[in-house]
Amino acid sequence: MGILFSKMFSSVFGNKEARILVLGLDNAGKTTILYRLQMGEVVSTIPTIGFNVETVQYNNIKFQVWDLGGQTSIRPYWRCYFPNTQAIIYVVDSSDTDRLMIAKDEFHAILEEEELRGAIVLIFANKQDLPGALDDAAVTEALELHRIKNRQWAIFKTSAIKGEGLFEGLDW
Ligand code: G3D
Ligand code: MG
Repeated sequence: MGILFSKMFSSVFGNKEARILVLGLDNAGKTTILYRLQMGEVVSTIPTIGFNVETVQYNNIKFQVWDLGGQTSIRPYWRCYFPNTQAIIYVVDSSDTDRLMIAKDEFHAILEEEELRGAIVLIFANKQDLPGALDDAAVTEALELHRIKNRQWAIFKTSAIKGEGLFEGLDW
């Protein structure tokens, strides 16, 4: 990652420990994004309680990634990762129109978490390189982003495979 970027992050977050959660359904492209950003070594936890969390520590910021959806029994454990979360990056497979409803429901459920109240939200409408991918306006509609109240949010079109749109989004 560039020096400019690193300066930007430290100016935004100072020296405080901060967290950015990268969330979305499985296959959305989250892990690919994490590697694309090249912020450091991606460490995977062994899923003792049923879900795997990938972490990249970048200066004082922890980027943490896991898949939403699926088993409801493990969800209470997600809360361990909520404190000090400054931002949520929500990744959607824009070509997976069959599961956009589920992606929408999971998204709004996460935003209802009390400890994530202060987190800003960046949405990546990913896989824009695939034919049939919905654009940012269509994903905005499908995820019902107009329902977001009292928090900053933005959506960007990305292709994690091609490395497009990611830094524009983070810049925001
Ligand atoms: P996840 O971590 O959200 O579960 P992954 O998703 O990062 O593992 O990505 C799932 C699959 O989607 C991978 O394909 C990955 O290469 C692909 N992918 C991620 N981002 C993009 C994108 O922007 N465009 C396209 N075309 N594919 C993408 P495989 O085949 O390895 O399972
Ligand atoms: Mg993954």
